[in-house]
Amino acid sequence: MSGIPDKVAERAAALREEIDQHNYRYHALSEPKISDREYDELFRELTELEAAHPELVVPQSPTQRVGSAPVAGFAPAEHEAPMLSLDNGFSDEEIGDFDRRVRERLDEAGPISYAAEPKLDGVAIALQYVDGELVRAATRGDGRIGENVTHSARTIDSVPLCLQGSDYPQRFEVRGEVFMPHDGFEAFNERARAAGEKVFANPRNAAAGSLRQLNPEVAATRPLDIFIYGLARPADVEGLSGHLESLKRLREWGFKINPLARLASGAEGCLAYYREIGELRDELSYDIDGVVYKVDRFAWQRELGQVSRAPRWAIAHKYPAQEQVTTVEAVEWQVGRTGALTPVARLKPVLVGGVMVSNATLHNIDELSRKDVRAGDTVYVRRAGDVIPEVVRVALDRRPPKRTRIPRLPSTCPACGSDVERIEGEAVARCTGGLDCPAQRKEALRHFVSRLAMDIEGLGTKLIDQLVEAKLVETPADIYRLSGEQLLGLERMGEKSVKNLLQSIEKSKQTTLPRLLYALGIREVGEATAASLSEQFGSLEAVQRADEAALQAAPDIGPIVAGHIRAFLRQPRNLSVISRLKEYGVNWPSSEPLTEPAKGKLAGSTFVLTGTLSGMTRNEAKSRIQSMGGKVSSSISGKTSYVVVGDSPGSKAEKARKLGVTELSEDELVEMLGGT
Ligand code: 5U1
Repeated sequence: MSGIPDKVAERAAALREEIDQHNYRYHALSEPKISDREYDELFRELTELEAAHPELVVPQSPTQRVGSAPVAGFAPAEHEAPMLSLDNGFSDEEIGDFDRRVRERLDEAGPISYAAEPKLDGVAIALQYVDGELVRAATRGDGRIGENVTHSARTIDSVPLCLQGSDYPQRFEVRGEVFMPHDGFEAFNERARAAGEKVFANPRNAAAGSLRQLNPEVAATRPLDIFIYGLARPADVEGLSGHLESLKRLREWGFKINPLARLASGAEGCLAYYREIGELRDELSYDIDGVVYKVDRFAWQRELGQVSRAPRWAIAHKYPAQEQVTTVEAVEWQVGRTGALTPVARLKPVLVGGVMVSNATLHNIDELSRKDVRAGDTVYVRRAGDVIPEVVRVALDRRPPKRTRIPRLPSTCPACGSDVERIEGEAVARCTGGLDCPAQRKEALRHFVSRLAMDIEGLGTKLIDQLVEAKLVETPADIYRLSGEQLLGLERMGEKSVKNLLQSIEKSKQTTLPRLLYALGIREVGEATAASLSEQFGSLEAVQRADEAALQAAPDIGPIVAGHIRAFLRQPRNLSVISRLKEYGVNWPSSEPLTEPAKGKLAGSTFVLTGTLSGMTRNEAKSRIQSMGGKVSSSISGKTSYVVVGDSPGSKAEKARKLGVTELSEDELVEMLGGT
């Protein structure tokens, strides 16, 4: 390095390496070799050397955690592999069912080896490394696109800027959870309180708020920590056969791995782990809301695959959420997007798990009667993670002695006065007002603009209320006709917010078919169904042309959902919304349909595959069946038309025999598929 004596440059490099080593021993191994004071000494020496010779500073130096100036905003960060979420189980039975499904799908009789780990209640993060150096940190976002938070993630001491060893892949990504430990959280809140600044309701919010700090200098003052729980793509690392083995490797490379992660055998082993960690829970220095079980073997993870946004090979087993006691001020009826009336308890506000709760759902009329909740009652309220708070039970011994009124289902809609109908045998009662009902209209609009739908930022609940009440917006298409003047006339809408909103409305016009199908709010069409329709048909026009039988050829669409889709797409009002959306410039690219399902020779037939096929993989068999209009299901039922039996079939073959389902050999299947 020009002008710097070799000795100085060598000393700086040696210090960097030594400090990295101590960081690694401290964070990843929990085996510090020197005292904090000795560490500080080394750090000070390096800081002074770099100050005297700024040319020595490299971005990966441990002194450069606060590397950059404040950032202007969060740039979008596209994930190379989707960031999945987890299905939840709350009871031993649900975990038993999960394990049974895994074994059935794998055709395995013996106990499965699961990797079991605590589930941190923090913020999910993805860290990308190239040539052993941290190049990007991103939040989950919608699983596909997150926010670039590299500047603040770098300030977390337990996030390695440089990896240890040399056998890591040239480029790979790890996933983990950023959290704020209890002691750090309390100290931080105390400082904030003393300075009259914002305090956080709980460590999770504190972690999220800190990670989203635009100024890395501020982020660096927040006591954040991390546990890494896996590789984004295990195949990036050669020779790994299972999850726990991958964690061991990651620890060797310098990542902080939860020391409580270990193997559990079968559902029984998982449940024992759950109880053990449950007993430890109060002593842990960080919040967990459950434990996670993952099929350890990667080959099996691949075979099991994923549904929607969650893998079939993992499940979160949640601990019961905290409960609090409060009183019910009233029981009211809320009208949802599809007109469903939900009883809601208005509560005296109470802090539950760090969040102020003033409303709790009572789900439906049957639940309301079963729990017998009345105004004036003392109730236990529960929150589980992000789930809507609910009333667990009434403290009947504390019911006021004077007569209390039992809430009744109203005969007319509280929002629009239309009749309320309840179909015999169904728990749900609905307002019959359709989109003439302002409550349904508002909910439909909220859904339309939501993040996983059209993702129109800045169009929040209060603004939608105003737009509907001022009759500026009746259907989703009207959003695209809003003008600056109209918006400026609304409460709390200044020039800047109007400009931003118009920009995000404009941006949302370039969308995708799955987002549009989901945004339309067709009953029972969630994200997964929308994605499946889009993949199967490729264009909205093809979905519109499909009859109920053709719709059912798409995975996961049964007769009820197919009926809802057809009914929705026949309604002139909905057709007019779709054509106006197009007219105002909303567009979504079409893709090649997977198949012309209505014409497929196998349309209407459902296949189940069991055992190993010799001439093709299961996935190949599946796509060939689907390409001819057939459906492939993972479990045998009365609806199964054929079971294809390969080598070493599992219990599915047996079950199929009992139900009298037609058996096919691999050769017979190939013949049906038109040979070879
Ligand atoms: N410990 C742990 N938390 N957690 C969260 N593992 C883990 N794995 C996850 C998530 C969302 O997802 C993978 C199974 C994909």
